[in-house]
Amino acid sequence: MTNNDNAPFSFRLIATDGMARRGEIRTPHGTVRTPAFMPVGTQATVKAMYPDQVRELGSDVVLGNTYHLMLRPTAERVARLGGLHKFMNWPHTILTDSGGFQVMSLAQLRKLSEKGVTFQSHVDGQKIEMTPERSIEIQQLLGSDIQMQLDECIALPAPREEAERAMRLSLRWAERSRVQFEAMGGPGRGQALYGIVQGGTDPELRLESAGMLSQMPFEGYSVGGLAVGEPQEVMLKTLEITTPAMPADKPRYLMGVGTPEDILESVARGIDQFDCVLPTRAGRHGLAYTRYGKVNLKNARHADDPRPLDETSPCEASNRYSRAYLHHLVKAGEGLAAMLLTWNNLAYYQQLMQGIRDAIEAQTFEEFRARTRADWAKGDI
Ligand code: PRF
Repeated sequence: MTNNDNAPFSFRLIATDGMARRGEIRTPHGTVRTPAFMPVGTQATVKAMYPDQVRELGSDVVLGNTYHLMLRPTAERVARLGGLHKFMNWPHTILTDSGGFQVMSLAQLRKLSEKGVTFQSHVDGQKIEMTPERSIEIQQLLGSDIQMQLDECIALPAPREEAERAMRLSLRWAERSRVQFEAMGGPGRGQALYGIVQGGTDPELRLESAGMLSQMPFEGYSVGGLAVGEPQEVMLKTLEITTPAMPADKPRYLMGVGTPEDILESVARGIDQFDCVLPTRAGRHGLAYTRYGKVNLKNARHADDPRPLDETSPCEASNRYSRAYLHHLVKAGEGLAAMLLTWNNLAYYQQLMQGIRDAIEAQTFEEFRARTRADWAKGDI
């Protein structure tokens, strides 16, 4: 285990293949191999998984949420108990989202102003104010290694004026976040703060946002505001325009994405980091991801099927339990269904990431991409 307190945050590129990048992020809590998939641990837990299991599947970093943890158990309590790594028994790297996106999707009675956003807690109805400064303060209390600026993410499709307003507000919040992060000594502790590119699907707005953020001294750069209602091809087109305008020597993180196909295609467009609830949430809803695509275990066609999900997978959840048994567990609403399917799904996602990383290093990413897509197209048999 690496736990090198105060080692500076760093990123280095190991290989590139086309636009695809193989790299390594170092934080005080370890090394993150990129392209990386970061399982979502919203409430200080990757749901239905033990931390050691998450790690063994090949996760170098998990994501935590400012919004949820500030409401319960509160950032101050986590800090008193020694920080989020200790609290959740995850001694490896932690990235936290700033809360802006979650306020927009979960909170009630939101009011947005230049200063920040006020909302009513979905836990106890309390009125809360979130500003760029407060978001950094919370992420510092949690002790997060990789922190995000507060931003405004709008739903798509949206009028250009709306995308422009939110993009410019996010730029001003980026500056305030950076000032607070430095005032709180983040860089000195080896922590990172990422700026978030916004701008909807408008190429000019995306270029302006990426250009302005690139002039600010962030340790990494996120692409926000995508996978929020637009078709996949629109997301990929937007990425094609955006990533070349982001610093090549800093990590690039596509927030909240996505399906295995979204990830493969976004790596091909220069993205290094991903997070998504899909493998964990789908697992709790009876859906398995495999080499041959999605398997819906609620479907009665699995009731008599003695085959495992994927006998070639090294993961026990994928190779040791019959589809008939998994179908039964899902139908009976058993907790083990969520555990096994989440395990299978995270194993598949991390195998995909390892395949991507190996292929970029071997300069065979295009072959890997074609082969992986062909397997998905075969469908589950
Ligand atoms: N901003 C933040 N978090 C996010 C997003 C965003 O735009 C998205 C959009 N896909 C997911 N998570 N701060």
